[in-house]
Amino acid sequence: RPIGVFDSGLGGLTVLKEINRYLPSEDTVYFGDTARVPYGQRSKETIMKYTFQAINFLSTKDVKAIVIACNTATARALAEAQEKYDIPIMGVIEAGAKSAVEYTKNKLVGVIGTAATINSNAYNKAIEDMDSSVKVIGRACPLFVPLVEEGWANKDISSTAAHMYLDELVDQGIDSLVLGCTHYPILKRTIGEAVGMDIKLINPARETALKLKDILQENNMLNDKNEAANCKYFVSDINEQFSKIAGEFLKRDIKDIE
Ligand code: DGN
Repeated sequence: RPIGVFDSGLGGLTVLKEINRYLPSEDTVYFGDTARVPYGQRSKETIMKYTFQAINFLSTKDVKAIVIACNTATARALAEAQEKYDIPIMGVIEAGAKSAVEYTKNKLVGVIGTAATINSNAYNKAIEDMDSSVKVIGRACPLFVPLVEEGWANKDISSTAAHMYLDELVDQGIDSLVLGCTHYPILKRTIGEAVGMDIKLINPARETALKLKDILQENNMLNDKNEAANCKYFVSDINEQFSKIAGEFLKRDIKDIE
C-alpha cells in the first residue's frame, strides 16, 4: 500500500523528494490542492476543511499512512486530523522542531514560514515542549512563496527580500533557522548567503522522511520489496505553470498525473 503525501500545492514535492530518497521502495500518492493554493492567509476552519477533504481523497487510494507535507496545514489541522482518522498521520513541524532543538547551542532558534504558520506559533510550541530553555523567534516571509513560483529563487530580488526579512533575526543572534515552509528549501542558497555561514539552515523535509521511516517500522508497515517505487500525482487543477514549477521542486519529470 502506498504512502499519501498532501500539500496545498506543489511545494510538498520537496518533502516527497526526501521520502523517495530515504524510503526508496515505498510507493507514494501525492495530492496537491493547486486549485486552492496558497493556504498561507486562510483561516483555521478553512484549512481544516481542505485538509480533511485531501485526506478523504487520499484514503480512496488505499494509503497506509499520510504525511501532511505542508507547514500551514500541519500548523492548523494536524491535531484534528490525527483525532479524526485511524491511519497514522504525520506533519512536518515536529521533525523540524526536533532537529532545531538538537542543533542549537545558544538556545536561540529562528523560524520562518507563511503568516498562518508563524501566527499559529506551532513551531514555538513544539520546540518549547521539547526544551523549554530554547527561545524561538518567528518571522513570516510571505513574499518567498511567489518568488519561488516565479522561478526567481536565485535572483537579486530574492536576495533583497531575504535581507529585509532576515537581517533582524541575524542581529538578534540566532544560531539556526528552520525553513518552515515547503518552498523555502528551493531558496536555501539565497537564504544561506543572506544569513551567513554561522547560521545552520534546518530543512524539516529530511527529518520528516526519517521520522516517517520510524513510524512505518513501529507499525510493521515498511515495504520490504526491493523494486523501484511507483509515484502517482493528483492535483486539483493543472495550470500552465504546473510543469515548470513541478520540475523545479522535484528535479525530475512528473509522470502519471491526474
Ligand atoms: N505549502 C505551504 C507551506 O508549507 O506552508 C506553502 C504554500 C502555501 O500554501 N502558502
